[in-house]
Amino acid sequence: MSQGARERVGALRAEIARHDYRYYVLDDPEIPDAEYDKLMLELQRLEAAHPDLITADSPTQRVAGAPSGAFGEVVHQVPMLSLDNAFTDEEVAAFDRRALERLGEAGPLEYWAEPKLDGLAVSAIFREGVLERAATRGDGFKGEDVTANVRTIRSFPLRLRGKFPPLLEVRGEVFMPLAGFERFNREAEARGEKVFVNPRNAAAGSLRQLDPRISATRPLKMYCYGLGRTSGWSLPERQSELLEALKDWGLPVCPHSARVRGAEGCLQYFHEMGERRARLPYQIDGVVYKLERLAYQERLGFVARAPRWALAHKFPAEEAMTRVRAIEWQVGRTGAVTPVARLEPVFVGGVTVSNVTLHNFDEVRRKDVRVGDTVVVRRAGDVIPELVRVIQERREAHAPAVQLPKRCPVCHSEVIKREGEAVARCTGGFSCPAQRQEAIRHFASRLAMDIEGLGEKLIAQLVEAELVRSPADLYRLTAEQLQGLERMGEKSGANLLAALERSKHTTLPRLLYALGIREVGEATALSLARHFGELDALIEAARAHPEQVEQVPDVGPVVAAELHAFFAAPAHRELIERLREAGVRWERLEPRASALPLAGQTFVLTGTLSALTRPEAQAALTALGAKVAGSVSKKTTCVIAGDAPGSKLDKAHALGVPVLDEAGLRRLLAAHGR
Ligand code: 9MJ
Repeated sequence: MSQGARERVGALRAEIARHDYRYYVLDDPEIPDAEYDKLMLELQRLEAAHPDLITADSPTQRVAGAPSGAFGEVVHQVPMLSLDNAFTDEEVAAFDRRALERLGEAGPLEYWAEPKLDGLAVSAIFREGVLERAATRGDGFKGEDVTANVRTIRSFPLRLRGKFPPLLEVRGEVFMPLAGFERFNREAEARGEKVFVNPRNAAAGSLRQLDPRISATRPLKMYCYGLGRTSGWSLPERQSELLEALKDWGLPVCPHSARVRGAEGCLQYFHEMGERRARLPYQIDGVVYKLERLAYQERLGFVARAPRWALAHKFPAEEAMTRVRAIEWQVGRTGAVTPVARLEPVFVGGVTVSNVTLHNFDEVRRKDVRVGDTVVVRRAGDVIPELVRVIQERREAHAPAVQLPKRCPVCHSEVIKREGEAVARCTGGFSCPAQRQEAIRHFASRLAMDIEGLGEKLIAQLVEAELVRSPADLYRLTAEQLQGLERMGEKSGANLLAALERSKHTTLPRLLYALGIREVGEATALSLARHFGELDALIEAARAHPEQVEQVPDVGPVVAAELHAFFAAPAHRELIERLREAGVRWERLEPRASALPLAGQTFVLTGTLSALTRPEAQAALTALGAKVAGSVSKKTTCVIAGDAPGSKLDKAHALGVPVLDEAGLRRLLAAHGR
C-alpha cells in the first residue's frame, strides 16, 4: 500500500471534518457544496482502492452495518432526567423564588434559556474522541442502542476535534427540521407512502429504524445541550461555557439560546421565542431555563426524575380535541359557499376556538368530517385555527356524510359546483343579500361604470337602508333619499347624483364587465363586445348558440357556460331592461390597441433573422400591439436575437430580460395568427 494514499486519506478526512464543523456547527461554510462533494468522492475512491485504510470514523462510513433485528438495550450510567413543566408566568416566578431560597441568594439569578426542541432525547458517548455508542432516553434509566442511526446524522460528528476529554457523554435532542419534514412528507405522499403527522413523530420514526440505510435518508439533526458521564476534564463554571466547549469539540448546539437574568428575563425570552417560533427552522414546544452556574445546579440537585435547577416553560398546546356540533354553510361576498364547523369551544394555542372554516366541500370530503365527530383542532401562533383530522375511531355509528346544499342558505338560489373546481357558488349574484353589496361595489368600480364618490361605506349604507337592492336601483336614487343617510350633505348628495348621471353614458365592455358575470374580466368583456358589437346579439348567442360565443378569442366553454347561466336568469335580463329604462346607454366600440394581444409589451431586435427581415419582424410585432425599441432596458419585455447578435444580447442577459431566438419569434407570431 502506498504511503501516499495513507497520507492523502488522512488529509482528506481532516479537511472534510473541518468543513463539516464549519457547515454544521459554525453555520459558516467555507466552500460550495460541489467542492465538498469532490473531496468526499476522492476519499471514497481512495478507500475503495485501499480497503485497509477504512476506519469506522471515516466520513464515508456513516451508514455502516446491515439492518438489525432489534435495538440493544443501553443502561444510562447517569440517568437521563426529564424536566418539570410550567405553563404560566406565576409558575416560572415560583421556580425562580424557590431556587433563590434554596441557594440563600438575594439578587437575580442568571439562567441559560434555550428553545425546547420537539424531538427525542439522545445520549452519545465519545471515547478518546470517537463516537462509541448512542442511545435513546427510554425511561431515563434504560434506552435503546441507536448508534448506527445516530451515525447517519450528518451534523453529528463521528470524531471530536480539539482538546476533548477522554470520556465524554453528551446529551441532546434529535429532531427533523421543518423544511426537511415538509420535503419528506411531500415525497412520501408522491410515492403513495405514509406521511408523518408532525416533525416529532418523523424524528422518532426515523431514528428508530432498524435499517440505518433508511435513517440515512431522513433529514435529521441533533443539538447538544448537556452532559452525562465525563472524565479527565474539569467542568467550567457556567452552562454557557459548557456549551461553548461542546461547540469547540465539534458538537452542534442550538444557536438561539441566551443568558437571561431572573424570572423577568426568563419571561421576556419566553415571549420573544413565542413570537419567533413560527419563523424558526425547527419545531419547539416551549423554552427551557437552566441555572447558569453549574455549582448552583450541583447544590440544587434533583427530585424524583427532574432537576431542581431547570424548568421547561411550555407554549400553550397547539392541538386539542373537541367535537363538531354542526356544519353550516356561509355565503361570501363573491358567492362562494363555504362550510364552517361549529365546535364545542376548546382552548387551543392560547385562545378559545368554537368555529373553524372547512374551506370547501372537497375538503369536507377529504377530511371526511361529519356532525358529531371528535376532531383535532390546531392553532399555531397567530395562524387561523384549522381542523387537522377526524378521530375515526370515535365516530358514532350511522353519522351521515355531509352533503353540499342545493340552495343558497341566504337567498335560496341554486348552488353550483363545477367539475374540477373546489368552490361551490350561489348563483344569486346581486339578488343574494350576501353578495349584493359586493356586486354593487364592483358595478360602481373605476373600470366598470366608474361612479365617482360611490365608495364601500356609502354602498353599505344604501344596501342597509334597502334603498338599493340591485345596481339599477342606483339610478332611481333621489336627493331626498340621499339626504336621509348619515354623514351625507346636500353637496355630496348632488355630486353623487351627477356622477351617476355621467356614468349612464358608458361603453359595452364596461357594462359587460360591470355586470359581474363570473369569468368575465375586463379583457374578456372587451373581446365579447368587439365580437358581438351589440348586447342583444351577445345575449341571444349566449342563450341559444354557445358555439358562437366560443368563437370569440380567449373564450372557451367555461366562459360560454357562465354567460349562458347569467343571461338565462330572468332577474339578470330584468336588470338590463331596468338599466336601459334608467337611461344607461353605450356606444359601439372602436377597436383599440389595448385589445391587441401584445399591447403594452416592448421588444428589441438584434442580429440577423433569416426567414424575415428586421422591418418585417417589426411590422408583425407592432400589428399585434407591441412596441419595438432600439435599446434594451429593464422595461424590455423580450429581446429577439438572430444570428451574430450584438451587445444588446449581453445587456439582456445582464438585466435578466427574456431572450427569444428566431424560432421562438416564429412561434410567438404563429400563436397570434401571424
Ligand atoms: C430540549 N428538549 O430542547 C433539555 N431540551 O435538559 C433542552 N431538553 C433538557 N434541554 C435537561 N434544551 C434535561 C432535558
